[in-house]
Amino acid sequence: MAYETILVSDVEGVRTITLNRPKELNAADHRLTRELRKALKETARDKTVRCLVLAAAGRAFCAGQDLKEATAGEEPFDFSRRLREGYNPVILQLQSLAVPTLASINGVAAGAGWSLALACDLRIASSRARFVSAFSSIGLIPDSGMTWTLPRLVGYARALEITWSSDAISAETALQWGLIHRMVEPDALCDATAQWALRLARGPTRGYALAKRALIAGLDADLETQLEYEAVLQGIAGQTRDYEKGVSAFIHKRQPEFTGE
Ligand code: LHQ
Repeated sequence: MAYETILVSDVEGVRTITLNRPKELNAADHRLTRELRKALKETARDKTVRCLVLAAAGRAFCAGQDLKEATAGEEPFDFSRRLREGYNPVILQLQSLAVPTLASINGVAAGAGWSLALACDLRIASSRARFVSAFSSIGLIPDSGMTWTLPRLVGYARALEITWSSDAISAETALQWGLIHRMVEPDALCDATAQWALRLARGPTRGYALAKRALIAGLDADLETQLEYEAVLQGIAGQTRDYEKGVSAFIHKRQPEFTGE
């Protein structure tokens, strides 16, 4: 499938979707969110994919909604519709993908562009990256999941300050605050992303997905409910081929070769 605003490539079970409107700092127009939805749908169906990387071309990760598009039409821009039909499905697709998702953040991530990175499971960033909520600079509220992800990552107080101030947060601060998992030198980002993604792709990816479900459920559950949910999910994990392989490799003192089954 040929796309105009994204690139899609596969290497050893790692699918990379690259946002590709570098002149516009990968700002998301209708076409980009439409293409992302399609590419994510294909990714979810493709059993050969064991890890998804979301990357970006040029000097930026994503500057959020394309504001030129948002202000170009004669009719008032329908914000709610744009979110319901464009961004929200993408965020839900990312969140529900059954394989690990890794955002590789090369430069500035602003507005819904930052929300996209936050919707991934893991984030690795160049030391040159910066994070700008941007919404409040133009009188908007955070969207595309940011009001859900941000307080869960940094707590309510910090989330509120970030969204009201719109000040840029450096990669170093983002690392300290737990907004990104790893920071590397700009030249090392591609290799470090590929290495991490390959490692994830070779892991027990069904178990990873079950563990993620448990952790997310645990954010809103009482202990008793959560213990029971763990018991249910462990029942499923314990019947996977990866468990068989993992435990057999342990007994025989060799490295397991997981297949995600
Ligand atoms: C852009 C953009 C952009 C178009 C840079 N659009 N061209 C969702 C759905 C529904 C409705 C509304 O909102 C949302 C969610 C949102 O995402 S709202 C937030 C939208 N994003 C922003 O407000 C960020 C706007 N951009 C910026 O603040 C800066 O450009 C950042 C901080 C991202 C980068 O700053 P610089 O590195 O100094 O770059 P720059 O400002 O010089 O931009 C370079 C070019 O990119 C420039 O074009 P030009 O033709 O002059 O070279 C910008 O116009 C263009 N660009 N962001 N969102």
